[in-house]
Amino acid sequence: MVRNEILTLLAGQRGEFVSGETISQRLNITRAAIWKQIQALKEAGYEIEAMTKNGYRLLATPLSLDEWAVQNHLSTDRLGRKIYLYGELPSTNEQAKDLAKKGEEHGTVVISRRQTAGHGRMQRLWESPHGGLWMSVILKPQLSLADASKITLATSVAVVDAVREMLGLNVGIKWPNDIVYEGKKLVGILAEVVGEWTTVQTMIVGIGVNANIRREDLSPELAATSLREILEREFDLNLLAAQILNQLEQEVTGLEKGQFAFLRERWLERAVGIGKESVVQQGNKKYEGIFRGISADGQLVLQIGEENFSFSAGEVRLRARNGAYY
Ligand code: BT5
Repeated sequence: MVRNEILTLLAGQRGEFVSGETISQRLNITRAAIWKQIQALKEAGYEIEAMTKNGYRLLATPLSLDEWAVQNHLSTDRLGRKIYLYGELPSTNEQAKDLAKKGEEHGTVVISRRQTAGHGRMQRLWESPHGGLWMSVILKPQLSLADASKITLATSVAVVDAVREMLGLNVGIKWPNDIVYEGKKLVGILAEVVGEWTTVQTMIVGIGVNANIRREDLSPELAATSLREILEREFDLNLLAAQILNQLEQEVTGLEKGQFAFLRERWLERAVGIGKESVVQQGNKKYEGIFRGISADGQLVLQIGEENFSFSAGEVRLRARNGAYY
């Protein structure tokens, strides 16, 4: 894409001017075509200075989502090397599933600025207004189905590390698939297998981050917060998306190498509620005990009396004994 090539050329000069002539020669396009592209880039939020004598220079990239700007921050081999960015979609997970069925490769990413039918587990609605990061990654990992279920744990660690490193916020993991801040949900993760694992070995990891959205843009009854509410400012969504993908690729590679014990250790360090009185709800049944973390095969462990019981993620809810979250 010419637009992205212009950006790469300008970014390569790190804030210095690049002449119209250089761009024109390198990309084999007319000066008028360059000018048109620059106008479009400015509309997309890029700050570009244009001077008749010196040419163009890139001063700032946008905070809002842009495919080139995400890729500019990537250090991955495969994840995010191909990105589909949409203004609006029903659900990025559904779109990623369709693309995966049509043969899209490992690492392809789908992002939408807004979702009209975002969903969580068991088709629960996921509110996805403009300003959030609604992203799905197609993964074809070299894992058994049993190990594939650990992708949610790997994604949780990846997201926590990205948010902590980039924004310095002490977010934690709420089993099985939430990232929370001071007891409020900030991120939801949804990993889904596409087709039969034995034949296609494909999964979709959906990550929904309440990023640059105002709290008022979510329903008041949710125990939710957003990064914008916490930070009291907007920040670079492209950098956040890239950091998550950078971390996620490392985590997936670790799992493929069989390093689950190491992942489990880091998951436990980042989890909230361990050692606390908790309630596990399985259908109509409620179990009260102490949350002891996850077992060597990734199941939730609840200590009831002197005994430990394990539960798998699909079927249960975990709550603090006296409230929704820890
Ligand atoms: C989740 O489900 O937490 C997984 C959400 C995954 C969303 C991403 S966005 C990109 C991709 N595309 C999709 O269509 N999905 C993924 P679960 O644990 O089932 O929690 C769902 C519950 O969270 C709802 O029933 C609400 O109570 C609550 N909720 C809905 N929207 C929320 C939001 N924006 N922030 C916090 N809580 C929310």
